[in-house]
Amino acid sequence: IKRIAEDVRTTKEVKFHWFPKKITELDNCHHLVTKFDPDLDQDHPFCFFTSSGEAIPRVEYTEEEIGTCPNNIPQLEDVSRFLKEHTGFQLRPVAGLLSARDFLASLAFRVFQCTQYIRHASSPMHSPEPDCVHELLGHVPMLADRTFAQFSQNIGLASLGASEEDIEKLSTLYWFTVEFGLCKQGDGVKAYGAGLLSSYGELVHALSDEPERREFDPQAASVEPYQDQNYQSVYFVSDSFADAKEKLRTYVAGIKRPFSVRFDPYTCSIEVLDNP
Ligand code: TIH
Ligand code: FE2
Repeated sequence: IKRIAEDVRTTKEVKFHWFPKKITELDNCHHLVTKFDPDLDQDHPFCFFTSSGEAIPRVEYTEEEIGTCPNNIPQLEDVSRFLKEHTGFQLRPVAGLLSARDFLASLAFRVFQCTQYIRHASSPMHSPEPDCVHELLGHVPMLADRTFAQFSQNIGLASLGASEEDIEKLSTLYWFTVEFGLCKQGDGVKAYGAGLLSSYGELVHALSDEPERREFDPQAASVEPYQDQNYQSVYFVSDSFADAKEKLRTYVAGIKRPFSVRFDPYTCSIEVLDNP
């Protein structure tokens, strides 16, 4: 459903896609996409959405599910509280794959939408879709880093009210950084992308001689074809998170929008400023 913003007017007739201005409006940002199996029932067992402020419901995992992780599967509510103390990021449960626009919009508010179900015990090394192993081993540790948290929020802010084409580019950029990014550290190259950290199979592949590794360039990464059913054939290597953040800033400055946005951390809301 496309909603066109009516509460922002400029002298020119400019229309752009609706976006949330308050954190509570993220309740409208839960549109699922059925990418993997169009016949799949969207009523996943953990299909619910809490409005902000409510605790994330606890899940009782089966013994087989717990067996996929050592000892225990952390509960999203506990992890969310921890993250919030560190970088202000909080988690929200989501029932499956969200539309890119909704997912990116939540990042603008430092809200990370997380799956709660776990991959099947028979294939622990790689999952074609995100699951809680991916969220907890992949995303959560990274979101506890200040610079990385800011980088993630900046992608989200850039997405608000953006054109379909820019949403596609920003989500591809997200894919090659937050999901499958590599970064230099000392003389070595390490994985920081959540899709690598949660998939031992792809992690080994990414650092082997098989794929191509290129210097991170947001312009190039935003249009690079990606693999969502198999391992990537190209990875982008950043010099540091600070460098990636700076390059992202330059890239975002080149995206045309009839307004600019600023996050107000005191009210957790988005200020919309008309461009002169
Ligand atoms: N392939 C990842 C894993 O096995 O953990 C999960 C995904 C990340 C991004 C898309 S699917
Ligand atoms: Fe992910």
